[in-house]
Amino acid sequence: MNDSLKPPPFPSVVGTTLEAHIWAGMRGTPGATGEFASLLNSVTLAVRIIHTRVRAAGLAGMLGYTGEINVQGEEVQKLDAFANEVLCTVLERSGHCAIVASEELEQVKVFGRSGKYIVCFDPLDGSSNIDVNISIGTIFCVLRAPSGDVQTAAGALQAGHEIVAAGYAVYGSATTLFLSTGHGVHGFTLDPGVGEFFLSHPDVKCPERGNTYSINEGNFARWDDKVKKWNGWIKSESKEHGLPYGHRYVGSLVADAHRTLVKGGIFAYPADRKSPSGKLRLLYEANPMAFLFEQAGGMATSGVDRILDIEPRGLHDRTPLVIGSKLDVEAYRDFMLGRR
Ligand code: AHM
Repeated sequence: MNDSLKPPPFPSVVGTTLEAHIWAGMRGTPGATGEFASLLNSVTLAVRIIHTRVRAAGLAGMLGYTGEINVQGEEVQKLDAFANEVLCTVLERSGHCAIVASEELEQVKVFGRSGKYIVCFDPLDGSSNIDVNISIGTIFCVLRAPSGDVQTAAGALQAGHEIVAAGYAVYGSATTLFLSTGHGVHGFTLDPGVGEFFLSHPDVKCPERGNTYSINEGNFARWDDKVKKWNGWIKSESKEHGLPYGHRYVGSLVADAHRTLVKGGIFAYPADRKSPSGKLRLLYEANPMAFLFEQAGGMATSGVDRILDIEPRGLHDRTPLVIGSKLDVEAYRDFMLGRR
């Protein structure tokens, strides 16, 4: 057979939509009611709506600021506010979501007690890159709502090991959505003409070791000595240890994490003198990414401890975050423990 007529290497992949993948997961789960699948499909609908607005933002007058300051003390971009509104509205209408927690909301929104799930999200990650056409994204995770008549903010304060699904969308050269429901990580690419996500990256595995490191080196003077020592090591010359690693840093967590998940290596946002607890938020940035990296065979720590075991105290808690290939994250931990 002529090579160009041969089927692609994953014949089952062709034509598998994200929606079909989600429903297939439900059919494989004994006792499933379809509510979880329906909730996930609502998240993907919100992502498709956000995608259309991100793509046309420059034309639709959606760039720039709203003039408001969010709970993090940052100026709110119009697209941030739009993405937040879309997710809240779509999730409320799904009927399956009891509570949402968002980077853009000081308090949780409680939708009612019929919903069985809680969704935590950063509606538009990488705000500083919006106006300069660099990849941005949406990060989310799903938790079970505690049973009982009254849902409160405390319901969202669950450690990451309670997560039942997590994912992120990258609005980049293509729009992709990587999702895990606890059975590995699968990546989907949006066909904008059709308006559907199709399976493009089945069963993603983070390589055991990579060759790039990703960190904002502009913070060097604010790091403690252990981080500085690791940083010196990873860019030192040593053929034997495969060093130096190349440096890559976009400044959007979704983009830096996505590259690290697919190609391997390490992404680190450590605590520093300006951000003594780290910069990234536990509930809707670090936890979803940690869940995905572990599901793909990678690792996620705060430098030493497992991210998914951190007990949150507040909705907007921050944490140092180190994610990536297992051997690379372990090497970082060795430096933090003074073993190197
Ligand atoms: P944001 O939620 O305001 O967009 O901030 C989070 C972003 C992450 O996407 C990214 O990893 C980090 O902040 C970059 O921070 P810095 O500019 O300090 O390197």
